[in-house]
Amino acid sequence: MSDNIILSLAQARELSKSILMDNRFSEDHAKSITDVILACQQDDCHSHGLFRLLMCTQSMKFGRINGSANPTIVDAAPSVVKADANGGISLLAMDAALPLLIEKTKKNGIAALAINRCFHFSALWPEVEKLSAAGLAGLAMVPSHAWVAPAGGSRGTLGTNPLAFSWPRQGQHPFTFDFATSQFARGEIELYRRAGKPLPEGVAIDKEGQPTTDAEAAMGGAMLTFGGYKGSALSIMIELLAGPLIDDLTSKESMEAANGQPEAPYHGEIIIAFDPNLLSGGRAAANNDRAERLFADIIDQGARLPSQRRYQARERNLARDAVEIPQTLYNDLLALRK
Ligand code: NDP
Ligand code: PYC
Repeated sequence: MSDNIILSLAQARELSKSILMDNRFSEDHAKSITDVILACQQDDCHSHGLFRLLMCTQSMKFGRINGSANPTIVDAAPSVVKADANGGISLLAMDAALPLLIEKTKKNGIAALAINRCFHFSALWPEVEKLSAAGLAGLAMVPSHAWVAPAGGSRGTLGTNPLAFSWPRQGQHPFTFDFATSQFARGEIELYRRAGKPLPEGVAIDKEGQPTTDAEAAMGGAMLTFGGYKGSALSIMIELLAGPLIDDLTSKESMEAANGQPEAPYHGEIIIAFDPNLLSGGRAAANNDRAERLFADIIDQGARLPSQRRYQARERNLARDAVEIPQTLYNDLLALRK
């Protein structure tokens, strides 16, 4: 693939950290952001890997993101942690609040973390996989910007609103899924636009409400939910749980607050964690075997579990100590160095 460039993992990490710090992110923020961007790039999740440095640095230009905000963590109730990102990117708040969320879940069986007042650009699977690494199951949800039409509608009201879930497994990668509730993530459409490729049918409508496969027209029109009214309902649930429920903005309110600037969305996030041991009455081991039988029955049919592609990409990229990005993206990233 001659129009791609190969970077070692150390080079990719250094590139990300230095771009962020050259663009007024503190070292702590640069580290939290880089950890997630690198995890995505290493797993070939291209829409939320190094590509997302463009969104982080572009957003910084409009003066609303605080690149050195220190999150405030509040022990709000026996099963509730509140984290105020204070106008920074969400990831440092997540890192700072995670130990308390895990402690409360292991004590009470279930606990929730509400992150408020954060700019958000990232994939959610690295967050729920931190919970499964601690032996917990976890769900994460976040709104974005009102780019997505509800089923039956014709204009953007909902966000691309991802839903992520992870379930811990003994001696194996966790069972994890993480997807936008729109047919495509916004980042994926941006990658189609950059590559000059047509979208598949059924992903978006143009600003006249007509189906389009043109990525540029899709970005100016509205994206569609996955699974018609079912994805639409899930997306509305995410608006509610990660918006009004936690005293934060919906995707439409986030977009209005950006006032036409191409900024990362600004809103809240909810993460809910479950302790398999407490919730099963101390029978986690027996129930774990039952979960494994469920996975085996799926795999035996030739179906694959979500995240399998990602885990295979990770293995491949770790073994060769390399990640690969388009030369055009690399050139755009180098231009961000100061
Ligand atoms: P994808 O459609 O690429 O993948 C969705 C999930 O389905 C993945 O877990 C994937 O696993 C799994 N999957 C794909 N194909 C199959 C299959 N044939 N059988 C079983 N499982 C399968 O994700 P999206 O494009 O919707 O989202 C990409 C990322 O964008 C997510 O990480 C999300 O968090 C992020 N995002 C972030 C937003 C934000 O506001 N912060 C907004 C929207 C999206 P695998 O990876 O192994 O293929
Ligand atoms: O890809 O839809 C997306 C997205 C929105 C915010 C960050 N990523």
